[in-house]
Amino acid sequence: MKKVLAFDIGASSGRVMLGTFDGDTIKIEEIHRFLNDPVVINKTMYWDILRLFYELKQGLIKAGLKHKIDSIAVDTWGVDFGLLDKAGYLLENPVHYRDKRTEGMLEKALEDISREELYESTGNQFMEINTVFQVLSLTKFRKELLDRADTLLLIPDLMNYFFTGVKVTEYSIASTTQLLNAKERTWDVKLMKALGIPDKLFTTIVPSATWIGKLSPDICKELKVEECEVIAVAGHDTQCALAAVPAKEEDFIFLSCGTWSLMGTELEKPLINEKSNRYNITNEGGYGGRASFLKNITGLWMIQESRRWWIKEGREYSFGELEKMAKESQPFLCFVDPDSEEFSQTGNMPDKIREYCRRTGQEVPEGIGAIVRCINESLALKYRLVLDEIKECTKQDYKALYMVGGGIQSKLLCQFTSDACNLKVIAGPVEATVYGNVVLQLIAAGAVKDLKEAREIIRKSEEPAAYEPAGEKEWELALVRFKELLS
Ligand code: LRH
Repeated sequence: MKKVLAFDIGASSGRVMLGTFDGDTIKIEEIHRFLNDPVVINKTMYWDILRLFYELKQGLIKAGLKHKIDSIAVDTWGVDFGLLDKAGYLLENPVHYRDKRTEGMLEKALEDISREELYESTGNQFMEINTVFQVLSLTKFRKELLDRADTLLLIPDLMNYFFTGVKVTEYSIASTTQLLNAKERTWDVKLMKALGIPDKLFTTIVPSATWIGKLSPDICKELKVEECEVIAVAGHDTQCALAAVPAKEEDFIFLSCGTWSLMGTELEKPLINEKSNRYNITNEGGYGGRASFLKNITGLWMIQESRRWWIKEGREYSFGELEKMAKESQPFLCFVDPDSEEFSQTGNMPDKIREYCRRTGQEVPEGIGAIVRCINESLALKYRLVLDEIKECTKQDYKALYMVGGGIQSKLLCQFTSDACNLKVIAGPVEATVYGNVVLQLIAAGAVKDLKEAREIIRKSEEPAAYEPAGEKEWELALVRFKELLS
C-alpha cells in the first residue's frame, strides 16, 4: 500500500488529494481545496504565491493527521515563474500570465530572431503568455529586477524549492517556456543570447518523475508532520493529465479540458516543420522525454469568466444550471473564435461575445443560455479544426478522442465535441491531473513500471463514459459557417 499526496493547482483553484495505491488500483480522496484568485495591485496582476503555499501546507497538516504519507508532488499551470536573489529570497510575487506586461513582446522578439528560427529551435506555439515574452518584458522595463535576480523558477519548481530548498527545473514545465531546445531537451542558450535574456537564471533540468529531496526539517517541525519524499512529477498540469489518459492504443488524440483546452497527441520526438509552424502547434515535453504535439485553445475560461460577471450582477448560477440553460437554447445561433484576442483578458465576457457577434454580422446572443450555448458550440467547432490540423501534420487517423479534466463534467460539451469532430469521445477521468500526478510519483518510487502500466491502472480505477457522434449534417453545416467566420 502506497500513499502519496498530489498538490494540483490550476488557474482558478487548487486541491490537495490523497492517492492510495493497493498494487492494483488507485483511490483518490480530497484532503483540501482552495481558490486561486489573482490579485491586481497598481495595474499588475499577480498570483498570491505565499497564500498558495500556505494552502499546500494546510493540506499537508490535514493529511498528516490521518495518514502516513510516502511522497508529495506539485503540478501547476505553465509558463509563470518567480525570481530568487542570490540568498534564495523570493524577489517579488510572480506575475500572472494574463498580465498586460507581455503586450507587443512577440513582435519585439521577432526583431532579433525570425519566427521560423524561434519555432525551429523550441517547437513551441506562439503565445504572448509564454515565459520567453514575460522575461523579455523584464529586460525592457524591469532591468533592475533582473539584475538582482539569481534564479528563475517556474511555479511548480518554486513550490518544490519552498518544500526542499532544492533549485531545479523539471523538464515538462521547462518545455512551456519557449526557451527550451525541443530536440536537444536543454536550455537554448543561443536563443537567450539573441534575445538578451541572461542564461545564468536557469537551473539544471531534471526529467519528469525525479526524486528531488525530502520535505525540509523546518517545515516538518512547523507543521508537525513526518518527513517524506518530494518528487518532481510532471510539474506541468497538462502533462500530468496526459499521463492519465486511459488509452490502450499507442496513437491517440486527447483533449484536456480546464481553463484551457489542450488538444493533441503523444509522439516519440518533436514534430517541427513548416506546416506545424503555420498551424501554430506546440511540442511540449512529458514523461519519458516524449513530445506532446498539441494546441493550447482557450477553454472553459470563457464560461468561467462569464459566470464571474453574472455573479457580479447578482445572478449566480452553478455550472450545471448554466449547462441546462444552454441545452434549452437555440442551436447554432452564432459562433465566436474562442482564441480571438479580446477574450483572453478578464472583463465583461458576455458583452465581448455580443460585440464579436455584432461585428461579424451574426445574430446576437442575448440571454445567459444563448451565451453559454454559443461558447460550447464554438469550442466544439474549434476542437474540430484543431483535430484536422493535427491529423494533417501527423498523417494519422484516430479511432476515438479521449477527453479528460474538469470540463468533461459538462455532458453537453462532450456530446458537442463528439458531434463536431464526428468521432467517438471517451471521457474520463475528471481528475486526470491528480491521477497523473499520483502515477508519476508511483513510477518515481518504482511501484509502477511505466506509463503503459500506469494507464492500465487508471483504466481499472475509473470507468470512463462514452459519447457517439450524432447530428452529422447540422454540424457539418455549422462547421462551414465556422470556417468562414475564422477565415
Ligand atoms: C493549463 C496550462 C496550459 C498553458 C496554460 C498557461 O493549465 O498549463 O498548458 O500552459 O496553463
